[in-house]
Amino acid sequence: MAKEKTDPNKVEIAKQQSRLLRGTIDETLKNAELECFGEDDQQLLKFHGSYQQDDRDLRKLRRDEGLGKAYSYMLRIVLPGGQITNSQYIDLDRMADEFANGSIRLTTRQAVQFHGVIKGELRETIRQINQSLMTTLAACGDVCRNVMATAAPLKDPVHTAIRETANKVAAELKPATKAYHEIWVEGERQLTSQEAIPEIEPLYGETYLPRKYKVGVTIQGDNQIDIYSYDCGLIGIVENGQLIGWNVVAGGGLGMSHGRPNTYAQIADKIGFVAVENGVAATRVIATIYRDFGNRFDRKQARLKYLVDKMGIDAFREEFKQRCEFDVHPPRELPDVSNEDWMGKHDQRDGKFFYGVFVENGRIKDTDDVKLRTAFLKIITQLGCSATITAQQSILFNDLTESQIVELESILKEHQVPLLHEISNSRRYSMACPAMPTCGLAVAESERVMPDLITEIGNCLESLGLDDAQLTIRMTGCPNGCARPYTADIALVGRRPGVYHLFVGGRLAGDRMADLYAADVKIEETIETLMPLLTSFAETRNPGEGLGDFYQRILGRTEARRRLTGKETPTINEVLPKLVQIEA
Ligand code: SRM
Ligand code: SF4
Repeated sequence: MAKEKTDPNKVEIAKQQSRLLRGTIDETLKNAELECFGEDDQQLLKFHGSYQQDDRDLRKLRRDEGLGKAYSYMLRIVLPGGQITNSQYIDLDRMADEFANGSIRLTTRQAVQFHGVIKGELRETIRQINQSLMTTLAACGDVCRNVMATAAPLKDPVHTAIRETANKVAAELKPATKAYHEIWVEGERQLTSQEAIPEIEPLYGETYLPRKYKVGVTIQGDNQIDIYSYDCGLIGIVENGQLIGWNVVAGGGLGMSHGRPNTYAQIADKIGFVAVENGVAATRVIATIYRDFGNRFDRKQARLKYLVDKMGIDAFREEFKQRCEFDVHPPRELPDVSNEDWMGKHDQRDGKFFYGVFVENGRIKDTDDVKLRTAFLKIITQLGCSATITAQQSILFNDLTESQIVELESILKEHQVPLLHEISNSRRYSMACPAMPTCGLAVAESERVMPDLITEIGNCLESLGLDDAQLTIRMTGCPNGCARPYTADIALVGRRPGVYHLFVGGRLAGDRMADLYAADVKIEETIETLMPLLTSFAETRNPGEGLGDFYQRILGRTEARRRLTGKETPTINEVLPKLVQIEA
């Protein structure tokens, strides 16, 4: 068994010495001779919304030519609930060409990423993002990340309250450091390293949180944002059309590492019910428990889920209650969840409409065949609409009249963007993370191979008469879980180039963990491996039953799990260590 770490990890030390996230970022930016940031600054840069990356496709070639890595920067822009104004979208589109690789990447947390920004243009890019009243502050790093909210821009009081709550949580948990504005936003003087830091971090303190902290806000019955996958969630409870409070859930998280059985994916647990006005404070209280007791020694054990497990859920609930200056009641019963992804035309409940357009793996770019980016810019400029990014990496265009919907569809057609009825269910409910060539942690391809794989799986489903089945297929280039694979009906999780662990048994509702179905499957053997399951699903499923549900009913408690553990009903977390032993 691995020895427990007892010294603060390197990132803790970097944070503590950073003078509230300043480090030497400004000096490195000014020094054109430095190609990249040092180790500590790379960690600090994340809090400012940027990752230092290099083009992994070029690594070998450059090494052979005696060159160093081709560095560039990923920038992540925070958009609570995925809400984006008309002019912000137009600015992002312009910046994608001017500073990034010509694409806008919608993320699984309703944010936007640019890839390929060069060091010399990092400051100007961030300055312009701020000029458009957006920020990259706290998009990454050990703080509260982009706060998610159910995307439907419905104008009824409950949905309006959900969006407002997401904005308030984002504001409440924003770091207070002035370093961001000093460094990136024009006109502010930078502190010299001798000057005292003028501000304090009242919530986070100088070492911030042990790791990232993710929050989502939704309404009972609507789990479009996969709320159980996060550190903390507010589920709005509605009675007689009124929002009356929140079920608070905590301790979810999907990241894990291959070969480290003490890391695992887990869905969040119910903590309690609080009144409407106390929801934002509840997310802060949980952040303080995490700040005070989270693991600061081993970053692989630092997420809130491990703290919840270490304390035990009852003790965690008790600690939460004690810290709350308001009443905490037992959680309310929740209705079944729907799987609405809001694609196509929908009534906005204020006389207008919104229209969801599927974006494959969140990548808005023009290709030879499909001019998606041009189409979106035309929709935004011609129709003057705002937009919302969904948790499935897609986009909703809002505030449209009936005639504008007709115009929107004709713009899509004009640019060869497939309409909803032309997209298979398997594609529509699929997601893949970026992986190669930008992600430094990828061990296998994801976004670049997913479209072809989906075509193959779609053809297979069609041949089995399963094209009507709504099933989520998700892929990631490593076990970190960025496309939330472990709650999908089918997921491929990268093991090494071309090889994936195959998971089955989650569902669109996002409230159940999938099981490891087959280990180390070559990508070209995916369909063959799934075929027995898909065939029996086609032959014996109940009307309307999803693949994950079917698997759990028929196979989940028997073959696959028992084969690996000898137990009748082991969880994924019991299966994984076993697998590691088998591999060893
Ligand atoms: Fe993620 C790290 C991309 C959502 C769990 N994630 C990364 C990095 C930054 C790689 C790195 O650390 O060097 C990836 C950048 C790749 C690139 O080139 O852009 C990356 N994560 C993404 C995005 C862009 C995937 C996408 O397809 O959209 C998502 C950005 C969300 C956002 O806007 O904030 C993204 N990441 C997620 C999610 C899903 C979610 O939050 O809804 C998860 C699982 C939920 C969770 O956090 O448990 C997730 N990402 C991770 C982890 C594992 C954390 C852990 O607990 O161990 C890492 C690795 C890490 O932090 O060390 C990671
Ligand atoms: Fe990178 Fe892994 Fe996240 Fe994919 S899942 S983006 S490969 S960290």
